[in-house]
Amino acid sequence: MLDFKIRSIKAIEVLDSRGRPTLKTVVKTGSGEGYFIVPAGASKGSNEALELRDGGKRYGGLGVLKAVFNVNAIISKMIIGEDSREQEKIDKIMIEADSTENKSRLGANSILSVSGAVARAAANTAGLALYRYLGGSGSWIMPVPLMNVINGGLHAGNELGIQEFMIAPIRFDSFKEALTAAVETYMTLKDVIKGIYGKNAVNIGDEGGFAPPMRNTRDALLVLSESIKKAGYSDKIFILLDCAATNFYDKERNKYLLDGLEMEPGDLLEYYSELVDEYNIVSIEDPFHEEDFESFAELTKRLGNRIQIVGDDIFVTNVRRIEMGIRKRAANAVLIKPNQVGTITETLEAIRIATRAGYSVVISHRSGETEDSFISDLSVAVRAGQIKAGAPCRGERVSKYNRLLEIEDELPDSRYYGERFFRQASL
Ligand code: 2PG
Ligand code: MG
Repeated sequence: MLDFKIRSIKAIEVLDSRGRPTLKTVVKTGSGEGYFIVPAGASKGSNEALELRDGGKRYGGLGVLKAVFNVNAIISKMIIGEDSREQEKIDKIMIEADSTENKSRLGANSILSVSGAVARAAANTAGLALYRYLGGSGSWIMPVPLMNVINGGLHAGNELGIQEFMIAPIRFDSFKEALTAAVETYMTLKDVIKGIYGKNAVNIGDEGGFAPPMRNTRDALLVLSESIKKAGYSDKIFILLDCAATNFYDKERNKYLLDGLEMEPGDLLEYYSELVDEYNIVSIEDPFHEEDFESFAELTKRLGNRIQIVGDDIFVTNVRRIEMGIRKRAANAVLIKPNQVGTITETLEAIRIATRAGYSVVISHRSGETEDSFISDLSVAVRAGQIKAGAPCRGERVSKYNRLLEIEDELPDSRYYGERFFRQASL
């Protein structure tokens, strides 16, 4: 007899890809076990659930021993004895015990580590891969990887205002083929950057992309377009941006400071529109600051039938904010990060709400990651069609892609989402 009952919960402090402390929690049932390691953002939305840090001197204040204590001494007492398949019930117990709007009492990092580990433990106990346990039966879709190959903004020590320049290998028949072409493009990009900026320019940023000493958005777009062309994939690989615009927004003056320009929201919209005309851009994330639903809506009205407009910091995987965005027609896609909200149940709910409204769904990593590839399984389980997990470089990034290769290998009948997910885009 399989025993799904939770017998133990144990958290320890480990490190993420930036060398900062985070939590790894292991949940054991009578017949199996599962773990979860919590990632961490750098360019965080101010409405994200709270990441509990210790403060003080140790690890520069970034320790998570309080969060570890909350799991081991508080949460475990409430959850041990529950059936690990009761994800919603377990998440609700933690949400109610925390009882704050942003999970600031127990910490979203504590809560998520348990929530994710419970899902894995239940899957493991059932003898199912996580994607199958979360995703049930039916046909399977492999996601298009959105790979951040030039890093700027808060993720790199260069002058680029825009945080992420990504490539998406769209016109391919399988994840495996798409990944190969994207990696070839990444290799070509390295040569192109080295040729123009010298060998010091191919150091990498937080998400494994290059962080060359570029200043302007067009410098990056030009180099990227050239590399895609040189690699031979001009009609197959497309460009995406994550502007993370809150980080170059001057609130006092309601101006965006980008590329040496001071722009009103309307000017910035025109600027994006020019870039979309000039380059093969199929998606823009966070084009305006996190409270500017109006400018988001303007851009969606203007370009939403051609490109994907993704909300990240503006929605923070929060059902209420996504619903507001849907009402205001602020975007046509949502970025999903489990640690922005703090439980698997709320993450799945956010995906459901967005999907029902016809939004595309992008499952995403954080800039501070670990070897945990939970989001790879999640992307397949919910048939998201897109996963954003960084460049094909650095262990914590490739762990996501390697897991997807494994999953595709297990699912010979799965289809690659390819260009179908860019249904708004005129490719
Ligand atoms: C983003 C993410 C991930 P961070 O803005 O989309 O790329 O960055 O984790 O720093 O918020
Ligand atoms: Mg973002």
